[in-house]
Amino acid sequence: MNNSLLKTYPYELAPLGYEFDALEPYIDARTVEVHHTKHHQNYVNNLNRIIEENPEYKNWTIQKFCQEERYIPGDIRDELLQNAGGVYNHELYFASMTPDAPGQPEGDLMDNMADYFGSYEEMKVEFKRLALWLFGSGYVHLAATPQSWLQIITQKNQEIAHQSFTPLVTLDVWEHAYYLKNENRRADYFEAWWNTINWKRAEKIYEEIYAKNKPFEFDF
Ligand code: MN3
Repeated sequence: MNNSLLKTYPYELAPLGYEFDALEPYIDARTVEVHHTKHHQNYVNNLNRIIEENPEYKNWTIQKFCQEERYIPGDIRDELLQNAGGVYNHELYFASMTPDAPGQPEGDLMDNMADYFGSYEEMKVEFKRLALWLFGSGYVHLAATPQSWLQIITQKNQEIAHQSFTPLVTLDVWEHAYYLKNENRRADYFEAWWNTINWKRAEKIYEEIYAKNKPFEFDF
């Protein structure tokens, strides 16, 4: 499910999977169009350009850029990682939304929210708190650890989520994600965006992680 991390050059703009206006009235068509065809596309173009100028990275995955960051020369490291993050994080964000949003999760993901947050409603409160707390630009994720623990995590700018977290739901809180419609009102954007979450996708990713960690399935 998370194979965007394993992509290599040449990078392509991942298809949206829905029309620009499909998330109306929550996320407006013009914002989705500009966000996908300009912002996301720019990260794809920049990443390809940097790799064309530095062809020794042609076979590197986005995962490898993160894991072997220290081996990348300082003069291109930041630009390379920021653009790789821009490609990967936008794929997560756009895939986290759907016109057929089920409203709330089901199954193990829903059941386990009680253990980590108290309830689904309390998870939302925590997600919103961090979305409003995050200063400047970045992302907020509902993420699972390899042990299937659930946590809300934040990242600045275009950092990539640490390898030990698998994002299930990703929110882009850069102003370009909401300014045309919501201006500076990030809380309004958050509440609107909440209605678009693709919980079916989140459940599927979580089931894959959780299935490996079910109690009473140890090898004795
Ligand atoms: Mn963005």
